[in-house]
Parts: sequence; C-alpha cells; structure tokens
Amino acid sequence: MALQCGIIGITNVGKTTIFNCISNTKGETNAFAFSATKSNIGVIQVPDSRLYELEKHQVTEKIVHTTVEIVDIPGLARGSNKGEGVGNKFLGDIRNTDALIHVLRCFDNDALPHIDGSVDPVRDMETVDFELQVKDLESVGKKLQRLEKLVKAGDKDARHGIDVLNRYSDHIGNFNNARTLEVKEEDKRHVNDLFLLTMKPVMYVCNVDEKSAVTGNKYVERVKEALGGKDAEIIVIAGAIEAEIAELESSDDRMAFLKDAGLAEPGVDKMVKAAYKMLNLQTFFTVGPKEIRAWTIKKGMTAPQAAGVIHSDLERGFIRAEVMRYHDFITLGSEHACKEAGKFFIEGKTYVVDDGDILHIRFNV
Ligand SMILES: Nc1nc2c(ncn2[C@@H]2O[C@H](COP(=O)(O)OP(=O)(O)OP(=O)(O)O)[C@@H](O)[C@H]2O)c(=O)[nH]1
Ligand SMILES: [Mg+2]
Repeated sequence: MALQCGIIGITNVGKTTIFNCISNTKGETNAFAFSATKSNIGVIQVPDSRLYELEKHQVTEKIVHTTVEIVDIPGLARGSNKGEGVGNKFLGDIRNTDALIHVLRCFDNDALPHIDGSVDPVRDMETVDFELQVKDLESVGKKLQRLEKLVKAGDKDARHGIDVLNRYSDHIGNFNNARTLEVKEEDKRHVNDLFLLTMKPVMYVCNVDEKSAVTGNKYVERVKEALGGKDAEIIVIAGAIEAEIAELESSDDRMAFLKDAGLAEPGVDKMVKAAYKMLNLQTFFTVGPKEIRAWTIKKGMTAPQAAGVIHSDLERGFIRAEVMRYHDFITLGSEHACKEAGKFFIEGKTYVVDDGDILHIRFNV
C-alpha cells in the first residue's frame, strides 16, 4: 500500500529543494529552468511526537516512524500539455499519485529569473492548473466518445454517464478543477476510473524568503486571497532555511536553528503531517521492548486489515486484537494499569481501528 504524494509546480520554484529536506534519497537542484529530466522518488518519515511519549512508558530498543512515498516531478510550464518545457511525460507521473503538493514561488531573487518574467504565484498556480485541466478535458472527451457508442447500443447507464461527464467537461472547460464540482457521491463512479489530475486532493506550499518564514509575505497574501473560500490547505515554508536545517546532524542543533528562525517545528514537518491527513491516513501503534512503531492505515480499516499492514500472516490468521487507546495508555502509564481501569479492550474482526490505537494482534497460522 505505497501511497504516493507528488510535488508539482512550475520550474525553479524549489520543489527539489523541499523534496531533499524530507526524502531519504536526494535529487539535483539547479538554477536552470527545466534542468530536471526525471522524477525523483523517495520515502519520507511521518513525524509523530506520540512515539516519544510512548517511549516514556515503555523501555524499547528503537522507535520506527511510519512512511509515505513522495515523488518530485520536474517543473511544468505553459504549454506542457503540448510538450513544452520537459513536457508531457511528467503529466503521467502526476497521474500515478494519490495527492498533490503544489509548490509556489513566493520569494524574490534577482539571481534566479522567473520563467515567465516576474514573481507571481497566483499566475503560476493558474498556469499549472491549466495544464492539468487540458489533460483532464482530453480524458473526459475520450470517455464521452466511448459512452456515445454504448448509448447507441442501448446502454441506459451510459446515458447517465454522459450527463455526468458533460457537467465535468463544462466545469473544467471553464478553467475549474474537477475537485471543485459538486457531484453526488454515487455519480463519481463515472469519472473515478479516469484518475483526473485536477480531482486529486491538493495542498499549496508557499516557498518564501528567509525573512518571511514566520510572517509570510505579500505573495502569500495573494495566494490566500486567490484560494479564499476553497478551503485549501496552505503552508508557508522558507525552502532555503529548511534545506540548511535538514543538513544539521544533531537534533539539538536543529532546535537551536529553528528557534533562531522563530519556528516551532520545521515547515516541512508541518507539510508532511498535512499531506498525511490529505491522503486520509491514520496511524496505529505497536508498543514493545524491541520497538515502538507507527503504522499507516486508511481511515475505516478493520483490525484484520490493519494487522495485514504489519504482515499478511497476521491478517490471514487473525484471532483478535487487544486494544488500548493512546490517551489511556499515556494517562494511566502501563498496560497493567489500563487493564485495572477497564481500558484494555478485546476486539474482533469487525472492529474499525481508530487513530492512535495501540494494537496487539493475536493470530494463528
Ligand atoms: N532564494 C531562494 N532560492 C531558492 C529557494 N528554494 C530554491 N531556491 C533556488 O532555486 C533554484 C531552483 O530550485 P529547485 O529546488 O531545483 O527547483 P525545482 O522547482 O525543483 O525546479 P525544476 O526541477 O527545474 O522544476 C535553486 O538554485 C535553489 O537554490 C528559496 O526558498 N529561496
Ligand atoms: Mg527539481
């Protein structure tokens, strides 16, 4: 279940710089437009301070964070859908992702000219959105043609599919993203198989200059205004500072640097947490003397499915789950105390795992 988050944006806005701060692999950053010719794929750890709280009550050999995959996609430009810049093929890399992080250049730097002549994050956002919308219109158009044929053959559901797709076509054709069209949940099946690029959940990262790391700047204000009312997640990051912080080995040094910059936590950590939420993911824990570990599940997964994330044997031979809630465990301090207080639960196959559950799976294969 490798869930993937894609970093998108026009060229030279700091995508790879941000990717390098969080990924276990490194991509090449460059001041030339379209210098990147392939996507970088990496694995990121999802920061979760609860792991360290758990460690206060359970001696353990190691702490293991949960991870998500991240792809740094080379910059788009006006005309990418026709193969401009590095063009078309990266639109395919975007198709494979589950959610998008859209990076916007919100910093001035005369040494780094902007591909479109000036710093204007709202224009940039529209440029990228437009490229994705053109692709989506193509996908919708192709499916409409297929459905027309089915209608001629007497398929009633295809008739309904055409109505739904026409609404999408109008909406996207008017420079809107597919995600903002209000459609009945049951009607979405007509587009879900298209994996539309502008249907993917998105968050925006404003990459600002060092001085604006805490306060934001006029560019950020414009982005907020442009997105006003669309309840979009907007995060402000000073890419240059983040890159310096990420290079520091010791966590004390990092804390000192953060404090100097007036930040409570690295901006990229905030970004990763927000991305995790956007992917509709939750965390459960396993706690023991060998390791305290966070695991990723999708909201709504049952205990056997969650067990399967650890190992397929645990799902196949699932008998029951012993469950403690994170807050009970932290407040009461031990498994024993949870049992005494009636906060140690035995759950069966239909139990839906909650965020923060501490699980012990009983199984037999
Ligand atoms: N001043 C300033 N420069 C930055 C910042 N972030 C990135 N840069 C510089 O911008 C240039 C491009 O950064 P990259 O991270 O390679 O940009 P990219 O978006 O990955 O570019 P493509 O892969 O070509 O699309 C590099 O020279 C970076 O050093 C920032 O926050 N402030
Ligand atoms: Mg890059």
